[in-house]
Amino acid sequence: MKKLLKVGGKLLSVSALALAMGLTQAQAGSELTIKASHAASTTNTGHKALELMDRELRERTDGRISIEIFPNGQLGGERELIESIQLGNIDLIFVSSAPLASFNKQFFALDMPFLFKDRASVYKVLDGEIGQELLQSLNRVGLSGLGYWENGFRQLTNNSRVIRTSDDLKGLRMRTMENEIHLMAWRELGTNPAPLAFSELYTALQQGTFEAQEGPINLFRDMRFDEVQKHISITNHIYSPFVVLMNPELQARLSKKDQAIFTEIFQEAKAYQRGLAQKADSEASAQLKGVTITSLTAEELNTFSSKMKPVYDKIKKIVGADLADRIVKAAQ
Ligand code: EAX
Repeated sequence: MKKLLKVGGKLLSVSALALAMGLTQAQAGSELTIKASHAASTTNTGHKALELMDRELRERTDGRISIEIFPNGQLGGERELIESIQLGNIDLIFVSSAPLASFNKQFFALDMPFLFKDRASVYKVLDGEIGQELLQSLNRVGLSGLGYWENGFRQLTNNSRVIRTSDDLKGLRMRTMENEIHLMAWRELGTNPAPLAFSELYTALQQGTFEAQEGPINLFRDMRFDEVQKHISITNHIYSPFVVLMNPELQARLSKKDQAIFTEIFQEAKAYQRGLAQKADSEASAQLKGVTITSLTAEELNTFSSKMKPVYDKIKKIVGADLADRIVKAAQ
């Protein structure tokens, strides 16, 4: 039953009243508050997509269901967030696919360097058969994979020198995501790499623990890495999707009708988020101060991919030749 209150001669539902008073639905006491978290900032496009989902869920369930978001790695780094989804301590997260590969090795297939040439090829693979198979395979490890949002194509950044070829990388102390293939790739390239949780990265760069890191340019801007990094090389060496994960028990607890509403809203949020991420990435460069941005020629990029040959072989061993070959073909 919808609760109505009379305010200034108008009948308002409790949810509308709470909104008018600037309360979140959690405070106003919705029946189900979905606890969501992520490692990025509140300006991140994934955060905005969660906010959209919260607004739409409240609207379309008359305030029965809402989302409360814990950003900035408040509830742990991406590895811990995935564990919390398995344990049911958190209900909904988005994380880069890289740390997810430790939970389900098939995801290492997405860590092939230079796999995708553009976004069209990314979306074709992720939204197609292979991407859906990967999501399905998460059920075996206590995770429900809802779909793929966009973190983005990753670029190489550092505070030491302009980097054009892999020879320029020698000896750089490099932060990688928590993923053995990434670690291997940057070792093959001649850097001195170590993994670190994203929420600790700014301080580590500031203190000089690491000289270099890699990631999407809009994330770089959001995190104010321009304060601690001087050079960006446009390498597009890998694409990071944000995989959106839900606790399977919570999902099963939703009524059929609420599941349908949730799925519909998730699909809308996906289109919205990808649009925002594309825009954020194309605008970010212009908003950076005091940073050199270097485009690389095909020959210069070849110096990276050729050194990473052992990485492709390793991935093939881990995920199997069948998946490795299929994904390469599908991405073309
Ligand atoms: O939320 O760790 C990272 O570099 C990732 O880009 C992270 O997923 C951002």
